[in-house]
Amino acid sequence: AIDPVRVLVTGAAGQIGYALVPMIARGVMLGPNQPVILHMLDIPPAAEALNGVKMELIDAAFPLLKGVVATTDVSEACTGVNIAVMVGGFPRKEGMERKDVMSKNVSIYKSQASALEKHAAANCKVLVVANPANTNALILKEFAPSIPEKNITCLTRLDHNRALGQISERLNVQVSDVRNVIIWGNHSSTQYPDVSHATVKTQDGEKPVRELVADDDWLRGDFITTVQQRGAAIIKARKLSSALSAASSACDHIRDWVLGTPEGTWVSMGVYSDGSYNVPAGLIYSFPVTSLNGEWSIVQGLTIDEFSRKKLDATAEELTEEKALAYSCLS
Ligand code: NAX
Repeated sequence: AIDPVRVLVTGAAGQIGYALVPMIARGVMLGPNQPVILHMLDIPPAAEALNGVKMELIDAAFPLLKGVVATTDVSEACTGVNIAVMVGGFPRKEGMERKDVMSKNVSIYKSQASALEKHAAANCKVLVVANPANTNALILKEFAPSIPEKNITCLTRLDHNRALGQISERLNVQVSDVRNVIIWGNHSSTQYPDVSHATVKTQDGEKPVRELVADDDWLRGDFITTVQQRGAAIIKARKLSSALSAASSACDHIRDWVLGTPEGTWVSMGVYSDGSYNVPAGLIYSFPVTSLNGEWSIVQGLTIDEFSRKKLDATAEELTEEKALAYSCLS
């Protein structure tokens, strides 16, 4: 029998949590043969709702689900976890100062980092979903020094998948035939969705998206803003923010990281910058990555034209400011 993997989901009583936990329990994240034990954390006001989610998980009788821990105790939630998906956070409310929201999340991520540091399994892999995702991940990294920095990432796969979706709609091709878009930078409206190296599988082989679309104004204009603003468009339509797509992308992120990216395909992940592509080191920044044997690496050697350079720098600048703001909340 295969040992179960313990997967933590924080904010599990929320919208994304409700979409995500059944996916994990069905094997969407770790494969159809991998048993899992779910650890679900939320805060005391959500304890009753969290218990309701636990009841539903039991009622769904998932064959792969070997146990459920539902708790408001951070230490208990983090104990022995192999994978941590951090969805819980303090949301931005109307009229709130950016600094106040940052300060709330910095204190949450500082304390949850310490709990993971003390109680998680060795080599625990962490995915931060809650916004500001990149900076929350950076704070988590700072306060969990024994977790290897390569194990701390944030979610930009939703933006990546949105970019694939927009290209597939525009060209009327299957989304599974589109690959190698890139999301650079912050999971915010300064992110840069880049199709410079993206291709589509056609009957005549692999073709560059730039050649097939042949409308550079769209690629450099509406395409980019549509991907950047997609979250807001979902809120407008649903009166709630993206949940099923966010949950599905979180599964894609972990699956590709743990089980590997397909040959010739890269994905976007927010990872600790080593200075590749002249992005300042020490930021959590979204790069194109491939993964093998549970270790990601940044795709090297892609050409960056002048248009792209400016966009990479602008989103890096925003992340540098966010980092300074986050640090000012610590002192
Ligand atoms: P919800 O408000 O529905 O759920 C959040 C849950 O977190 C709530 O149940 C809340 O009680 C819980 N929570 C708050 N503080 C906590 C703490 N200290 N410890 C544990 N749990 C805590 O939000 P939802 O729509 O599920 O979104 C969750 C987060 O994902 C938000 O920060 C949101 O901005 C972010 N998103 C990030 C995306 C990404 O691509 N990186 C896309 C989707 C989403 O907008």
